[in-house]
Parts: sequence; structure tokens; C-alpha cells
Amino acid sequence: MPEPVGIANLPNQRYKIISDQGATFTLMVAGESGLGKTTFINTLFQSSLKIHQDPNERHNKFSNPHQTVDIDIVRAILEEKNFKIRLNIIDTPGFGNNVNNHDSWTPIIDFIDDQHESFMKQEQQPFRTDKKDLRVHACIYFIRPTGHSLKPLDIEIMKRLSTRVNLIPIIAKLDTLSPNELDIFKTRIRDIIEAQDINIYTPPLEIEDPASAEHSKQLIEAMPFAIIGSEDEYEISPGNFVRGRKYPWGLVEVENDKHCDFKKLRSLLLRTNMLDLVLSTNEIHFETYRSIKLGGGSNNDDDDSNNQNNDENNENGDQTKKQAPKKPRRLHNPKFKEEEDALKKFFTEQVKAEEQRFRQWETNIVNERNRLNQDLEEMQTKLKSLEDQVKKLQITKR
Ligand SMILES: Nc1nc2c(ncn2[C@@H]2O[C@H](COP(=O)(O)OP(=O)(O)OP(=O)(O)O)[C@@H](O)[C@H]2O)c(=O)[nH]1
Ligand SMILES: [Mg+2]
Repeated sequence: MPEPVGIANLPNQRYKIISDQGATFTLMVAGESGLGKTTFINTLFQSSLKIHQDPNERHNKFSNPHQTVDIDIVRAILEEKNFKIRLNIIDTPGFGNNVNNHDSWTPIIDFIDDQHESFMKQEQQPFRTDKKDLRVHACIYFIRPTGHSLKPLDIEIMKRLSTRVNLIPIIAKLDTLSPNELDIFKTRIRDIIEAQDINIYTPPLEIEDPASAEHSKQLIEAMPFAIIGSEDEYEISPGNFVRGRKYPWGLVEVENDKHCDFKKLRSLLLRTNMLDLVLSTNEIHFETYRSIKLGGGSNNDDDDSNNQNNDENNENGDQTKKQAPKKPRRLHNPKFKEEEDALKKFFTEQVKAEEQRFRQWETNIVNERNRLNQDLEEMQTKLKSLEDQVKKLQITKR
């Protein structure tokens, strides 16, 4: 029997918001191919989730590890003590070792942008009660356990992801590193993330609640989490089965804090920080997307926004709007860059066409002038010959 994940233990007033309105949580996995993204989803499913789809279908889809070729959405209901959360998990195909990996990660970025776009459009409709919301609340980015450093491709993709979504980088397949190698690797990754200014998700330190602040501190210290994924169970004592990966030198257990950070990651996602992930997605990432889309204007005039997450119930039941934190407006958003480039191209083409038209016009005018000059010359010649004739006639008359 898996242990409860503890969603029912969310702080009370927050619990109230979610339980009153129902909640949706969308999680995405991304990273290089073969790092165990699909296995991680299965591990998470087996540990805590109630699948909301045909188990046979799921078996075919996920149980035999295979290369994911399309973006897959798995839906589940997370339920504890009558408390329900609709969970969407987005499994993405890994990036290959292609020279040009652009094609493999743009669909992921586009997927995230498209969800913001679709939600924004729905908000603009008059009837907005039943919104389809697949905005990604957290993206787990799998890092290859090389023990050396982050690849330039990882840095590039993480930068792009971090401007759009709560990014949680993790070291995959921890069982392939020694504890010492892992320590060094974690420190290097932290240094690179800081040096490259990659904005990863960090649990907030709530000063008014020392216990949760302490928990957040522990989570932050363990980041980037290093995990293993496994769908196999082993009997460690009679009748006691645990999931893990077995080696001649021993068993690495998925849910053992001394072996890996899986439990910390699961706790952050599904327990302690789920609400913060949802709120920050709405208040930071969605608002950033919206303000860019609306040409950098402020959102103050959008007071009738019906978004549940933007409002927080205080004790008197009043609705107080949370101020969206100020975010830099110009982001490295490839989609907007492409749009900007397309507009520039269109503009240049228009100018070129106009210039061409003027040039043609000028040529026509010059031609016309030449024609008229020629006519004039002909007339003058004619006139001259007529004058000559008149002169001749006058002479003969005399
Ligand atoms: N050693 C080790 N192997 C793992 C771990 N997690 C998954 N694997 C294995 O790695 C292989 C690839 O796993 P997948 O889950 O299919 O990887 P993926 O990231 O979904 O791959 P793509 O769909 O191609 O992007 C499988 O053989 C898994 O059993 C882990 O934590 N440690
Ligand atoms: Mg996969």
C-alpha cells in the first residue's frame, strides 16, 4: 500500500480554495532521450496516483520502456480523504543526438505557449465558466548523469523553459554516479545555473511558518534533485516490497531519502508546493505571456478576469486581487522572435514593392517626356520646313 502523499494536509486556507473550486495540476517532463522520463511518470503513478484511463491502454503506452515519439497527455485523479485533484502529466519525446536539435524541443516550447494562448483566448470569451486549462505548472527537466557538466543544449533549452514555466531540473539515473561524483556534479550544476542566470523554481521560504520554511530550506539545499526511476519491486524483508534498481552491490530504493531525492521531488510537486506552483504559473508565467501578447500593456484594466487562482479568499470571504510581480517584458521567446522577424520581413517587402512601383512610375515619366520631346522636335522640323516653303513661295511670287 503506497503511503499517502499528503495533499489533504495542505495548509487550511489554501485547502479551502482548492477544495471549493476543484483543482487541476499539470506536470511536464522534458530532457534528452533515454533518461527515464517515461519511467519516472510510471514510478510516480505507481506510488501515488489513481489512473483515470483504461489500464490496458496505459500498460501498452508506458509499461514497456520505449522511445516516446509524440507529446502524450496522461490524466489521473489524485484523491485523498475526499479531496480531489485532476492531474495531467505531459510526457514529451526526448531530444536526440542530432546536429540540429531545434526540431525536437520547439514542439515542447510551442506546447507551453499554446496552452497560455488558449487559456488567454478563453478568458476573453463571455462565457468562461468551464475553461480548458492545460497550462503547465511545473516542468521537470532531466539532466544526463555525466558527472561533468551541463551540455550547451541543456543550458539553451533550460533558459527557454525557465522564462515560460516553473522549471525543476533533476539529475536522472542517480544510480550511475557514486555519492562523491554526485556531490561534485550537483555543485557544478548549481554554479552553472547561477552563472547562466537560469531562473529555476525555488520553494518560497515562508517566514511566518517556521516548520514549512525549514522544509523548503531542506528542499532547496537538495536541489537539483537526483532521482532514480523504476517499475520493479523487490522484497527487502518478508512481505515488505519496495521499488528500486538492483545491482550486485545492492539495491537502490526509489523511496529511500538516503538513496535518492525522489520523495523530496514528489513532496514538492504533489504536497508542499503544488499550490505555489499553480499560483506562480498564473501570476508570473501566464501574466508575462499575456503582457507580451498584449504588447507590453499592464493588465490593470482586466478587472473582470474570472481566474480563480488570481484571487485569494481572505478570512472575511473578500476577494483581494494579488498583484502580479513585475517581470521583465522582453523575453527570449522564439515564437515572438519569429513573429517579429516575419513582420520585419513583411515590412521590408512592402517597402521594396513601393520603391519598385515608384521606380516604374519614374521610368514611365521619363519615357513620356522623351516621347513628347521627340514629338516637339518633329513639330519643330515640320514648322521649319513649312516656314521654308512659305519663304520659297514668297520669293517666287515676287
Ligand atoms: N540506471 C537507470 N536506468 C533507468 C532509470 N530510469 C529509467 N531507466 C532506464 O532507462 C531506459 C529509458 O527509459 P525511458 O523512461 O524510456 O526514457 P525516456 O526519457 O522516456 O526516453 P524517450 O522517450 O526516448 O525520451 C529504460 O531502459 C529504463 O529502464 C534510472 O533511474 N536508472
Ligand atoms: Mg519516454
